[in-house]
This record gives sequence, structure tokens and C-alpha cells, in this order.
Amino acid sequence: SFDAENISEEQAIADVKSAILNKMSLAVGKDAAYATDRDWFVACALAIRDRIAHRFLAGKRSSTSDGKKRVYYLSLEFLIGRQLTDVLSNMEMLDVFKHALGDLGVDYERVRNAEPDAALGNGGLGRLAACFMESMATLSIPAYGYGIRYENGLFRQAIKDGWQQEYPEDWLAFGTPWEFSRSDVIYDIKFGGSVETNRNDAGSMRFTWHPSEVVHAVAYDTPIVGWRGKHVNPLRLWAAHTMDPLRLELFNKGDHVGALSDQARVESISKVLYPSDETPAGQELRLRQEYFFVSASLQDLVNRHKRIFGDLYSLPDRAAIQLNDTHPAVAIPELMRILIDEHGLPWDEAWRITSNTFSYTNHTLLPEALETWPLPLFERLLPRHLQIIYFINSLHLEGVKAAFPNEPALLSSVSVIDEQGGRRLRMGQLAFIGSHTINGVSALHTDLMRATTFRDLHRVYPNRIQNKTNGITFRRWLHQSNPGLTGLLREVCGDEILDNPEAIHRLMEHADDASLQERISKVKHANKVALARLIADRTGVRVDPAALFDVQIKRIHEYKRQLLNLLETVALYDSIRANPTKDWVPRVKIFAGKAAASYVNAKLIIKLANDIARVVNGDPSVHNLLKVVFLPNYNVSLAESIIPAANLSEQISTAGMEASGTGNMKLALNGALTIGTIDGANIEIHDHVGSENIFIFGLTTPEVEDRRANGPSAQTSIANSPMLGQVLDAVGDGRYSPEDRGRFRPLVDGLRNNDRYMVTDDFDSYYAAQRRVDETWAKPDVWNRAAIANIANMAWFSSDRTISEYAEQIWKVPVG
Ligand code: DL6
Repeated sequence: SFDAENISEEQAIADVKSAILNKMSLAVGKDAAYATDRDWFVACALAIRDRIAHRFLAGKRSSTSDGKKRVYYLSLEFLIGRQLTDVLSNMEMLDVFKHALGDLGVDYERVRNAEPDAALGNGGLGRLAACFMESMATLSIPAYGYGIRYENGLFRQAIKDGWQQEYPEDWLAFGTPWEFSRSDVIYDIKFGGSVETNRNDAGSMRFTWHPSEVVHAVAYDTPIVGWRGKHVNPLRLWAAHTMDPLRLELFNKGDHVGALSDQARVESISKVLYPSDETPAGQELRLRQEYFFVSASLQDLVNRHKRIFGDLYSLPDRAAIQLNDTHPAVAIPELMRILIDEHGLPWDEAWRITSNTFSYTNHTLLPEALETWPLPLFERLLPRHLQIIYFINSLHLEGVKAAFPNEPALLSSVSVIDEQGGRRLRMGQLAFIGSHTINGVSALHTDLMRATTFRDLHRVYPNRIQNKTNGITFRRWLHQSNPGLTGLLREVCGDEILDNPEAIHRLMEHADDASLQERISKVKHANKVALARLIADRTGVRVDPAALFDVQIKRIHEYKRQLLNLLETVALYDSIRANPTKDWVPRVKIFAGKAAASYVNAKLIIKLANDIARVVNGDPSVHNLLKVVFLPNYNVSLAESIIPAANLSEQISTAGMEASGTGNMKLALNGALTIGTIDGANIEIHDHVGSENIFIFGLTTPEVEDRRANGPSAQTSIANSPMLGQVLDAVGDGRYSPEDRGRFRPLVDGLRNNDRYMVTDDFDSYYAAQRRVDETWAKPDVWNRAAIANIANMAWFSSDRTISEYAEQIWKVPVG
């Protein structure tokens, strides 16, 4: 950008130096001589934030004056990670800042590492929201992200004696320099109470909600900078405050604790992110969080729309609201309430506006993860919304009855109310009915939505479901996290790759070129040396960067089948010991991921990984042919270190269960080969990179269904695989837990008696696929060529492509 400002590089560095020093003394309040790494981080962030602010305001002004349609992305999670490198790089100021700091005797890497990760999300869903925000800014789509400003993000994971321990993550303990607090943007959020019904003179009904509690939502804006800094969008996060922070009356009576307890209760709404992923949170506080951020966001956008356009009839033409999963689905009755109760619109008009404004993304079909709320709880917290939902549902069911008069059974499956097993509200049904478009996140997932979870709703509304395969931002996941590979790509394919990922395809022209293969492998090796150092620092385990780095990094969940990988690790360990002189491929199995704190089996799987690591790594008889590493506290920053160093990407979920996956895309883009099932976006990765460049194994989705229905049973699969039988015996009998021999019995018994995730059925085919991996690794030219083919063919997985599709086909907003 110094070019754009027409100044020399020296001048740019000098300007930045003085801006940083200025911030150090005037904002941080320190002398540079005494500054800590964190102080330097804050000074740098504030210095670059000043430059962003101008573009931020300009962007807001121009979309307001142009009356452009805006996108509102409502998400309970934004897994942003660190922002300094992202912002500097997108502002094209990274090198200037590095130089400026260097001149001041400060190492940029240390400054970068001083920034805490903003871990306002659990995993894929939250990280997708962060990639989407960056792509929307890059494509100059006027957009707001709306979410919650959690004081504590996803817990910090420590591993003690091999067990996961959870500690609070306090990224906000010392504030964050990125945000602008908007103490003037405050909304009342109401809860509880009752609804009064009256008829007005014209005979129509009027509903007045008398809440029993009112909470304040206060806005904090973080600017999200697009590539080359052309456009900046706000991520507006809401914090909860009490109306009356200290109830004076109580305080004066000496009940200091009582006076503050109300405040603590209210503010708990934005205290902590629910650490569940693919499992229902199901707590009152969670519903309060959902309504809290939805209501604040809708009041905010309705106000903005009215201010600019005068009335609310044109809302669908000027606003597209995307619901990131069902967590914000209460937005549908909330917008109806605002339009009807607060702005006096008739029902039909309000419904036209609402159903033409919302669209909904589904991220999982796991039945236990589909959100439902007990009616009594919902009614107690949101009595008016329940009335509205009942009315939406009755009109919807009337329509269904009229269209399908001979199918009464259809009604119970498409109803928002689940009448079985205690009456509950089904948020998926609500989101579907209130949206003009519903999308899945990979081709297979979308097909399964149509065929299973939403089969009947899809019959009723056959044109609503679309597919939008996920994507990742190449700025963070290639350019910033893998500068070595990016440099090489620029050289071979030209600088165009920075703006147009399709240009990376040019690499294919040189795929057979030995010198390119050599260079690609050198870049990978350098990244592996760095990761090996990190592994030694964090776990004490020494690994050889020349070994095959085999990584499985993601949330720990039974359907993702870390257990399958661990069982194969044990089988491999046994095979090496049985035949130590064979030409085994040296491997490092790297695991990282967090388990939901209450997920007993997932925590036991972490313990198993650590127990296996202890035995294998301590066994000199395997001669370093196998090492097992569990890296604690997986987060965005750790992913940025692991992904560029990976050779093999483990994407081994039970077919039909991983909606898409996005780690699979990041790893392939960085030249790792995938070993994977025919699941989620693995299928599209396979289509793009070609069968010879990916290791596919396992049952297909229909085969999984068939086995579930007709067998054979897990017992039979185990009986048919002597190797698996031995591994299960060893793990179940305590070979890896001599101090507590029964420790892993629950995992093994679970597989023997009810192998819901088909680990036993897929074991042999997975083991065989791993041996194909070994064979390929033994031919470096073949491996490197395949790595090149992966990198070269990943352009389609850019989140810029995904967002362009949302923009054109769902939101109807122009791109660029
Ligand atoms: O769509 C983003 C991401 C997918 O890539 C993963 O496959 C999927 O598991 C994940 N879903 C969730 C569901 N959480 N809830 N609800 O995180 O979404």
C-alpha cells in the first residue's frame, strides 16, 4: 500500500516505526525499552487499525449512500484465531511492519505469538464463518457478521497424565486492540413475563409482551479486512450488561454479594462459549444466548434499514440474512414479532418479508445434534415467540394438508412441534419453513438432506434446498501460513495466484518435472523441521522430519474415528515388531483436537492416544519407525503450524456423517495427500485431484445403511480380521494401560457390541489403504507428483468461490 500512497519503502518503514512508537507511548503507556512482546503486539495492532479505520468508515458510507443490499451473517461462532498477520498481510503491510520492528530490535514472530487466539467457536462451523467473513470483505460484499463477544472462548486444553483437562480461555483478560466499543449502540433484550392480548377498534388483535427481565446488548465492532485492503466489513459482537449494574438498594443494606449477583447472572449470557460440537447444548443459558444475539442483531439491522430506506417493506430487497445453522433460528419469530408488534404490519406482509429475507445453512445431520427445545422452557423465556411459532406452524400445516390431502402422516414429520417423547420445538423445521433457501455444505450432505432429515419438507417445498460446498480462505491457509509454498507458486505460476487461485493450476504443467518435485519437497521439509521443533518443545518427543507426517487434527468425536486411526497405529506397531527388518516407512502419527468436556468416550480416546504414544515412543525396538504425538490445545494457530508440514491428511469419518470438512481442503491445498472415506467434501476433493492422487477406502453411505440394517455384525467383522481381533484384545486387556487394565474396556466393548460408527467394518480396508500410502511414499517422485496434483487442483475450494455462489444464487447481491 505504500506504493499506492506513492511513497518509498524506506519512508513507509519510517512512518510505521513512528506510528508503532507513538502507540507504545500514548496508548500502551510504556517506554519502548520496557515493552513486553504483548505491548509490541498491542502497539502494532493499534497502528494498523488506524489505517483500517478510514477504509472501514468509507465502506460503510458508500454502501449506505448507494443503498446496496447487505448480507447479515448470523452465527453463534466465529473462530477467528490470531489477527495480526492476517490484517497486516491483507493490508499488504506485513513486510513493512517486519522491517520496522526489526529496526527497533524486535522480532516479528515473537510479537505475532503474543496475540491470544480469538477462539469464539468450536470447530468447523465457527471457522467457516471466519473464512466467509474474510471472503465477503475480499469480494467487496457489504456484510455484517453478528455474534456474541464471549469473554471466554473455547477452553484451553492441557494434557495431564494423558487425560484432557479443561481450563478457561481468557483471551479478553487484557482487552483486545482490534475492536471498537460502541457504547452508543445498545438494545434492550427482553425475556420471560407474559403476553397481553387486546382487540383494537378495527377488531384485529394486538399483542403486548410484558417481559419479566430486560438485559442490555452492547455492540463491539471488529473490522474484517479483505485482500489488498479494498473493503472492510464489521464483525459486530454483542456483550450483555445489566440495566442496573449495582442494585443500590441492596448494596446500601450491606448485601454487596446479592447486589452483584443479578449482574453476574445477566452478564453470564456473554461469558462463555458452549464447548459442545455436534452435541446439543440443551441448557437454558444457551437459549438465552441465542435469543440475546438474535434480538440485538435484528433490532440493529431493522433500525439501519428504516433509517436508510424509510419503511420495512423493502427489507428483502436490501437485506439477506443467513442463519449459520439453527442456533439463530429464533430470528424468524423475532423478525415477525418486530414487524407485527412493533411496526404494526399485518401478518401476511410480515411473513412475506421474513420468508424472503432469511436463508439457512445446515451443518450436520447427526440426529443428536439437531437442535430442539422443550416447549415449557421456550414458553417461559419467550412466550410471545412461542405464540408466533404456533401460528407459523398452523398455517404451514394447513398448506401441507391442502397439498397432500391423503397423507396425514406427513404432518407430524414436517411440523415444528415434535409430539413424541415430550413436546419439543424443532429448530431445523422452523428454520426450513421460514427461509427461502436452505443449503447443505457438500454435494453428498445436500443429497442426504433431501433424502433423510428433510425428506418430507423437501417434498413440500421441492425447490428450497441447494448445495454450497464449503471453502477456505487461501489468504490465511496458504499465503500466510505457508509462505515457502506461496513463494514457489508465485515463481512458477506468477503473482496472479495471489488474486486468482485458478492460476495455481499452472503448476500441473510441471508436475512431472523432477526439479519442481524436488523444490516442493524441500519446502515441505522445511515446514516439517519447524513442526518437529514445536513438537519437541510442547511434548518432549523427538521426531525425524524425514519421516512421513501423518496428521489427524480436528475435534475428537466418535464419528470422526480417531479410534480407527489409533487401532491401525497399534496394528502397525505390532507388525513392525513382528517383522523388524522389513523396509517399513518411518511415520509420525500426529493427533490434535479437543473433546467436549462432557463427552466421556472422546476423552477416553484422547487418553488412549497418549497411552499408545507413551508405549510406542518408549520402545527402542521400533527404531524410530513409528512415533505417536498428541499435540495439546489444538486451535487455529496450531493448525497454521501443522497443516503446512503434513504429508498425509486423515479424513476417515464414517461415510454419510461428516457434512463437509474443511481441514481436508486446507491440508490438500498445502500438498498433503488424503486418506479418506467417501464422505463430505472428500468426494469433491477426489473429483478434483483424481483417483491416483488420493487414498480412498471404506464403506460407502448406502453400504453403511445396508450393514446397519442387515449386518454382518461387528462380531463377525472382528472374527473375519485376525489382526483387528488381536488389536482389540491388546487394547481391551490393558497392554497400553498396565496401571489400569480395564481402562479402555468401554471403548472396545462398545465396538464389539454396538459399533455405531463402523470402525470394525472399515478396519481392514483402512489398514490396506495405509499400506498403499507406504508404497507410494517409497517412490518419492510419485508422491511428490501427487502432492503437486493436490496443490494444483484445489482452487475450487477457495471460500471466494463458495461466497460467490451464495451471493449469486441465495443472497442476490453483486460480487466485487
Ligand atoms: O460446515 C462447516 C462444518 C463442516 O465442515 C463439518 O463437516 C461439520 O461437522 C460442521 N458442523 C458442525 C455442527 N455443529 N453444530 N451444530 O460444527 O460444520
